[in-house]
Amino acid sequence: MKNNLEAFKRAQKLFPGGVNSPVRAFGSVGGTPPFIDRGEGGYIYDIEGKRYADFVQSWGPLILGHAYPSVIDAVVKTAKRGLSFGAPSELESDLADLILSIYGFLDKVRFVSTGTEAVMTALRLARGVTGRDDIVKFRGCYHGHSDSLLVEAGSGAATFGAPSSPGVVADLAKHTLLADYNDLASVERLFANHLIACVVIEPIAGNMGLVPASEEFLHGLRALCDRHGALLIYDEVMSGFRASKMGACGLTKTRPDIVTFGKVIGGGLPVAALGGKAKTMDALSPIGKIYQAGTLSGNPVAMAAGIATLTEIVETHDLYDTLSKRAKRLTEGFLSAAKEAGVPLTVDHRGSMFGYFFTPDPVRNFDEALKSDTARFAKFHKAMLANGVYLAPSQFETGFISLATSDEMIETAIEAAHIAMRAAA
Ligand code: KE4
Repeated sequence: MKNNLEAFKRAQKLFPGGVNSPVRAFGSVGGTPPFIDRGEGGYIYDIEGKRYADFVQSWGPLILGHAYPSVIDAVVKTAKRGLSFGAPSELESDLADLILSIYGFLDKVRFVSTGTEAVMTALRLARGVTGRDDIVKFRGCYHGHSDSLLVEAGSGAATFGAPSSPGVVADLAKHTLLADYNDLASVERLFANHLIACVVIEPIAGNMGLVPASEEFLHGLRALCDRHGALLIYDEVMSGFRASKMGACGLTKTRPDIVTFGKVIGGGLPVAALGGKAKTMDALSPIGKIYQAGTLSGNPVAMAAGIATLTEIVETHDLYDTLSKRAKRLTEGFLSAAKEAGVPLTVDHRGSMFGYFFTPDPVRNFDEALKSDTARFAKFHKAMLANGVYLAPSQFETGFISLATSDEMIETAIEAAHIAMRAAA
């Protein structure tokens, strides 16, 4: 199959929308999604042989770039010893040690296979230890597709206009209380009228576009949770090891009770986790009664990919300074291209994560993100793709810089942006 369109038509007969995750369908930007044949360093190549500078990196995991030699070597070597045992392996302990050596305030982790499972488990843990049903999430934050969290969610749910999904039982959804990002008063009002098990937040939101929480806001959430005996959950599935070595936690003085991880800790293979103090985590089965399980949790081959990735991160001096400088350069380049074309744009970055909104004003919450001109976004995205730059196909996502995203690639992407912004004007 050497043609994206033919491949897409075939896939549409096999999968709903031709994809196995909705945002991949390019629904909000139009056109045929490239079918990817391989990745190498900072680039991906589609089945038609076209090369793209990859700023999606599988939605975050590939911070080292594609097919990074030490990661591939570790995967191949481990796979040759067997793919899965459903039994303890030292590789799990080795990856846990690496995570806990960086997130030093955590005592224990539990591995699962997806970010959805990690956050779903974190909610169950919070509800179990507090004996309370109600949770607080923020409009525009996305925490995977478990029922309690598909309420006013971001990412693909927002992209396709279904932030609150049909099929989520009303009796469950009513326990998901909604607040506004960076608006502490909206959280205080909920605590005043409800017994709350936990507050779950992306401390740097990446699923309404890139929207960081203010330090004052995070500090206020911590104080509210302490005052009312609720747990604070930082969902760092995306920002973990991306915003800094210690993710968003490395950029704030506040500390949550539970952190969820994913993406980077698997280096491209299915690994996610939740971590916390021992007294909280030991409430999970088999020590505690709060049940959670998974056939492929801690899978040795996936562990090996995560170990190789985090080892490289630990050993690469000034990694995040380098990635942050490149993210800054790229977003400044987008901004100058927008100004030249007379297109309103606001940009931001945190570590290796970057975002841009087609709106003139700063974006601090979901309502402000929704003011973005998604039609302009679609024109920009299409023109960038035509110029060999692969960006997330939704205004409500975040872009990523990897170790393999060279300065030259950044400059080429900026040149493409000068063309693409004119198309969006
Ligand atoms: P997964 O179940 O997709 O592994 O993780 C869910 C999740 C949880 N928390 C945060 C903060 C996340 O960003 C995600 C997943 N991110 C999306 C991209 N915004 C994954 C891409 C997709 O849905 O295809």
